[in-house]
Amino acid sequence: MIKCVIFDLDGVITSSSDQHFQAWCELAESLGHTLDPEVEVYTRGVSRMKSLEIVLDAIGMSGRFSEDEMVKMATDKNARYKELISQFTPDNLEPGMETLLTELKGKGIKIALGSASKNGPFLLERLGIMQYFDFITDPAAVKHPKPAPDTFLAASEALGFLPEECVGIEDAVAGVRAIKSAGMFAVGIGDRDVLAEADIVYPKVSDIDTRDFLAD
Ligand code: B16
Ligand code: MG
Repeated sequence: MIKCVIFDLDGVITSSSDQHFQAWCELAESLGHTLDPEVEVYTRGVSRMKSLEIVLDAIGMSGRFSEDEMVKMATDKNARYKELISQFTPDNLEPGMETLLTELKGKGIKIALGSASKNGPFLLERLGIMQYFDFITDPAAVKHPKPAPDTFLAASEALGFLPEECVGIEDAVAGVRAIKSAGMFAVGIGDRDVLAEADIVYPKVSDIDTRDFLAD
């Protein structure tokens, strides 16, 4: 029986993946390059430093910078990203998200955040939904990032649930893989072919039907 739902953040709760990518594009421009929009999907669900490596690789500049320069670029990107999301309000919630959170709370299901983003709590506050969350995984305390299961297991363990009592909801291939390797039921949001490893895929959050994974 499902007792807990663990949400990914960027690309599920809100479309902040657009702001992440805008900030990466601006970084690439500052280095004299244009970032191919197709790179965006590879930066989803992976850490800030891993995303930087993917971006530099895509513009043919990997291996050219020192550790300190890499940290500075990642810090600058994050400052720009935070500037962009500081404008967020509850209007930036994915359609159907607050209805889903209310429904889960009403059914006594625990709710957790399983995001790779260090900006998770800030964004939940901006979106006005912090009060729904029983636990937020701290990505800095997670040993192995997605696609490893640690992000999702940290939430289930903190709340005292077995993996089979949990559902994870993700928009990224790395995230779906993390949920499945944690032994949880995986809900994918997006393209069925891309997220084929998920147990069920809905095009959008507003298409989620909890009867597909919650007992009556
Ligand atoms: P930050 P998620 C991930 O969030 C994003 O998808 C990914 O693009 C980003 O690099 C990562 O968080 C780290 O985010 O730089 O804010 O710490 O999809 O796991 O909610
Ligand atoms: Mg995501």
